[in-house]
Amino acid sequence: MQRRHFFAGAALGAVAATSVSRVAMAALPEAVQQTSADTAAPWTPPGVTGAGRPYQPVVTLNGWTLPWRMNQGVKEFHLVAEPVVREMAPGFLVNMWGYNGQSPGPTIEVVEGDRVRIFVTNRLPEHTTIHWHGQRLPNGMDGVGGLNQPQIPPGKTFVYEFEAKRPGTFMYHPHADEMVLMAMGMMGFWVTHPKGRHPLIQEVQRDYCFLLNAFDVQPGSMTPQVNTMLEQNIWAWNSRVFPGISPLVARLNDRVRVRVGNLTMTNHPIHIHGIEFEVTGTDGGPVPKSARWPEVTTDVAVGQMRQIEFIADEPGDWAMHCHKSHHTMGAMGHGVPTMIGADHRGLVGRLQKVNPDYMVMGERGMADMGEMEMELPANTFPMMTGTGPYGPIEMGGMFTTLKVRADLAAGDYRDPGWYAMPPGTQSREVASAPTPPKAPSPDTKAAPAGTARKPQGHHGHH
Ligand SMILES: [Cu+2]
Repeated sequence: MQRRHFFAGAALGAVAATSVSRVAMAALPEAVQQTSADTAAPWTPPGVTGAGRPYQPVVTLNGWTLPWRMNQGVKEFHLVAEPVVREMAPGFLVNMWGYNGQSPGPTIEVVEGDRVRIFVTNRLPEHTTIHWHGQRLPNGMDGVGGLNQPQIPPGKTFVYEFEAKRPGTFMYHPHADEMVLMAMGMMGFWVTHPKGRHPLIQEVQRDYCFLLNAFDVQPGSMTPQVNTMLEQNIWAWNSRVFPGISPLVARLNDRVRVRVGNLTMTNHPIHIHGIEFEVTGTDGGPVPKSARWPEVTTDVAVGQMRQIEFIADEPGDWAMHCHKSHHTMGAMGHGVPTMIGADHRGLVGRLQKVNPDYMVMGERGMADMGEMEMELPANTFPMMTGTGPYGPIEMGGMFTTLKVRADLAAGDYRDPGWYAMPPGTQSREVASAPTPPKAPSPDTKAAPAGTARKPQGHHGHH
């Protein structure tokens, strides 16, 4: 649960000019902590003086938005870089480094033109910085350790201050020992809402955001390997894996925005079933309307952000996932040979004499693994998992569902359960298939209509 007494401080900000001592004003804003990996309800700023125009707040999948306090016209935030324990899926705990109790860190949500001041306290065993990916800011606020500023040593607090000039979709992460700190989960989302009506930024009813991240956590261990470049075995959205990722819930005919940033070391083609979407923005800003086209999959390359929008006009539980099939698998060994079509008979018994734990893997494909109640090493999650109303979904990792319902209240983000299909609208078994048309016999001279014929007697050109 989020600690609530921060809001007492936020309320004080409203009357700061008249009744709060200079000492109190000089104090750091409280570092609000989050211990839950659940998706927090969207955070609506308190109605304090200077809070700016209201906006449709974002919902961070399995994350939360960092409250700020207003200090004489400046929005003040306090991020604490620290070791955290993240529950990546129910019962699967990983030692990470993150911010304010979680990896990823909280989403920072401001309005175009806001003056922001971010205090960063380092409680890690090594130095760090924060780079504000995509922002227009003074060079000394860009956060590249050694280039733009000295590193923030353990135990110290630095402050960043700049104006949120561009509305859009951004992220933050360390630019110090980057490989290690990001492999340990240090990153967060940033959304700057437009200050008024913007010709290229439409109002939406639902606005979701999450980061793509990857970890190498060997089964049975609790701490990621940090030197892995491409062989990560945990493919995650906001440091969660299916079935631990919340569904995206929308009311029928809502306009929905989804913002995605990629901080892994490979690209992820993000695919949504049931609807078509447009890429309406990137970390570089809104996409001109003339440059948008319909898609059902968009590739999010390394270090990129994509902001997509669609009308949720088809009710149902629609799959939403990375289209790289290995990225919708849980912790798996990559050295598993393909066994499809191999006849194991007789072999298993002989192998089990040498290795009593030997199992036949996937001679009919891997789907059997989804059903098999294998005993797993302590602290991991099944390779393919998640159970739907019709059995195992056979997906893990970067997978969730888009749940579109007619009977939702505005602003209701709770999981509505499984979709009840109208009678007669679901694929079903039939008693017998219609007889297929008869195939031509092999000695037929004439090729069937529409079949290309090989030219006879000529080889190559003259
Ligand atoms: Cu992927």
